[in-house]
Amino acid sequence: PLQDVSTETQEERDRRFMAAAIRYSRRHLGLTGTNPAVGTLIVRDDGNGPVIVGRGVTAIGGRPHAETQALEEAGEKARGATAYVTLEPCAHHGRTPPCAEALIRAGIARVVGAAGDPDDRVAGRGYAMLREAGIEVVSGVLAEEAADLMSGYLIRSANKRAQVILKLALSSDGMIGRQGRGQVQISGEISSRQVHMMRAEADAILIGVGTALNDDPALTCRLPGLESRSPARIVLDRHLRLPLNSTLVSSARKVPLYLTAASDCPLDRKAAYVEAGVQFLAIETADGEVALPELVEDLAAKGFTSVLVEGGAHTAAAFLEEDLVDRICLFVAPKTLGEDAVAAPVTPDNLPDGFRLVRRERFGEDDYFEFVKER
Ligand code: AOF
Ligand code: ZN
Repeated sequence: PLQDVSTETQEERDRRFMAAAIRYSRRHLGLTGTNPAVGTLIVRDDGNGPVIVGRGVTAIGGRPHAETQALEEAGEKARGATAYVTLEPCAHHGRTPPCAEALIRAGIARVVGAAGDPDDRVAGRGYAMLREAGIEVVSGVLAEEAADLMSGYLIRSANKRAQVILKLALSSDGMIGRQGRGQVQISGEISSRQVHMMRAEADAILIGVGTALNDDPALTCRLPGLESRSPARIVLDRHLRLPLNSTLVSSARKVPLYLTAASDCPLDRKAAYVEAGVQFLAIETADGEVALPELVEDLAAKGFTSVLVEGGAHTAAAFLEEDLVDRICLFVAPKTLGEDAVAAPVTPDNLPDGFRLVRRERFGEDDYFEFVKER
């Protein structure tokens, strides 16, 4: 049944439009680089109920910001209207003028905000500017939901590193695959589509070379119509074991591929990969291991906000040991792989400390669990 909104309170209305603004912002998640994917709705009520007169989401690449686009669509209708913004409007002169100023100039009467912006140049100043101009500001509406969607941006701001999301498909006996036996399809079709959406929303997918050799994966988003949203692929491959004719290397000109070769790796060995379009990340500890904390910092500096780690067991365990995992997404299928399979380093019943269940769903025959690290 349709929700009856004729008797809703202003608080209920604010939550309803903020939820819509958050859903709307999601469409550019993974496309805005170092900028958060923000959503803005301009809503006016001329006595016959609220009407959306302008919509905006942070543009691909990060600019223009959401607010200016929504205001442009609303035009004169913005005067006296309410703006729903999923992030505090910016207050700084960056590559674009401050959104707070744009909202003021457009004659917006009321601003409803969700998450605050931790950026040093904003951090409360956006809301303050609006209030000083006489605009009514209500902040913190659905703040948790907005922060959950922008978690990559918030983690990168706070920790100067990319967010790490660990995704694994598990059999019901807690296994993730069979060593040396090629790719094993564990989860079902609906789960696969969910994974491809997660890829579309990430800035990079990362796996260990063992998984790359065993599975020969493509690591692309293959949802119809969203193929162009495949993020960069990263393989932890110190000794360049990934074959030049692998699916990953063969597609490096179409979808970026990074390998983490050791710095003492001979240049002539790298040359054939470079020729194929592969790029290199040289991040290692003194003993030649890939230094994961430095890697995720380097990725943030290069503009990657969110990295989806898809295995295998060794790589997942390494990120967990370094306490670099921010979110764990587990798809558990009703299938057993048996004792000789590779055990998952984490299961719904055996989680590292500090993870809280935030979502639980059923995707076809599979159970889905999502946990967030409390920091
Ligand atoms: C907004 N609306 O849609 C977004 C905001 O480099 P700049 O000038 O684009 O500024 C980047 C900062 O702008 C970013 O760190 C964050 O504080 C804010 N992002 N702000 O008002 C938006 N994407
Ligand atoms: Zn802005």
